[in-house]
Amino acid sequence: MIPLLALQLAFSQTAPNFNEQLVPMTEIPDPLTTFNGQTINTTSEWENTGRPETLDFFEKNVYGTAPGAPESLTNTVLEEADGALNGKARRKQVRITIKQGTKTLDFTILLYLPKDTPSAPVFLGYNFFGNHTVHSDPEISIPTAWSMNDESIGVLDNRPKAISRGVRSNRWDIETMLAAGYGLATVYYGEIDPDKNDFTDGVHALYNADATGRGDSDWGSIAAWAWGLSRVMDYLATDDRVDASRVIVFGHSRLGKAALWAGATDPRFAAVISNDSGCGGAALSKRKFGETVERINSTFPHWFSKNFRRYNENEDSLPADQHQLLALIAPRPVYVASAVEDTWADPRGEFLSAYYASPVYALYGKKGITSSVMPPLNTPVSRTVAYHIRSGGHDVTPYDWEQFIRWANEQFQPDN
Ligand code: GTR
Repeated sequence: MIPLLALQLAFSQTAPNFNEQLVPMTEIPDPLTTFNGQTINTTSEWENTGRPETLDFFEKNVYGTAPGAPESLTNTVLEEADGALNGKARRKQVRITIKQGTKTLDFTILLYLPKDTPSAPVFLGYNFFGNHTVHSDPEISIPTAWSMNDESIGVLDNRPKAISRGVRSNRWDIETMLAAGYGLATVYYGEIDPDKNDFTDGVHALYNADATGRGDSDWGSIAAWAWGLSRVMDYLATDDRVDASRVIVFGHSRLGKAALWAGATDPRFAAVISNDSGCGGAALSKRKFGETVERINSTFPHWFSKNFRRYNENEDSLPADQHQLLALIAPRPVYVASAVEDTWADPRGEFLSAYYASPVYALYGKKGITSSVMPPLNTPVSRTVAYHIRSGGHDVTPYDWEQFIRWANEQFQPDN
């Protein structure tokens, strides 16, 4: 009997919790109280004290510290066409070469822009399996970088495949974006850092003196992907056809975590969208609902800094939680989107994060989520801090894009 009980106890500690009744009653840190207990009353106190120490915490203890801009970044337009997508779009494929010392890394930006807009706002987001998966357009080039395998899209040997062309088009409502006057910039995330526990490849290899050993606060892959988004921004800022003051960084799931961190670290992003980003993204870690810090660090040891492991089964001791990541984006607009069946990502924890971040937005006179009661299904709360929970599971759907586009239009109104 005793060994069985011990086994059950041990199991109950690590088994994921999906029961709201079992969520621990922990206190969520007030983003307007500094780590040494000072109250923040003004935007300048936030910008001079609260924000820097919060950013420092996330950098050293969660995602790891990334380098600044590289020594050089050059671009080569590989291809451009004015009549793409049945004449609706201007397509551009641009190779970016990053140089650091003697090492280089290349990645390719796929850009679709509304054909007749001189300077268009743009959604920027990574894709999971290659630029060619976002649309069936036969002109999109296929990356050669390492890829996760996925039998359902014909990738079995860790190399992107032509057969996957357009397989993720359901997640990228490109025609709707274009019709609304927005462009899309997308990059295959594996070109920045392959999604595996290996620090000898991708962008890490350009910087790490000893690429195999990682210091406790060194950057993990999420920080690398976020850094890559900033490099895309470096390019977008030079493209006349892009309105660089209206680049909205978007990401789904692990790439939503990266989008949030990019928005927090790089103020050039005008707005941020997190879709189903879950643990280590928008969801509050202290709730320990669905995916936990221990679970994510064990399954994906390369995503976060090693320091983050100190909070494995120890979320109570986190001096800051993920709502403070959202607060770092203030006063720029942020949209947190959840899906009701995506319990692994803790929709309620994502919502509460938006709620608890909102006092920082209020300092700037911006309206966020002011009620701790979740809105009904498919009923967006569209403010500077926005939120929706839609029907269905872990995915990006036309419903999500419809909300993001409407919200972006509202945010870019002159009186907002
Ligand atoms: C899951 C992971 C989540 C989320 C997701 C995804 O396996 O546990 O944190 O990032 O992958 O990126 O699809």
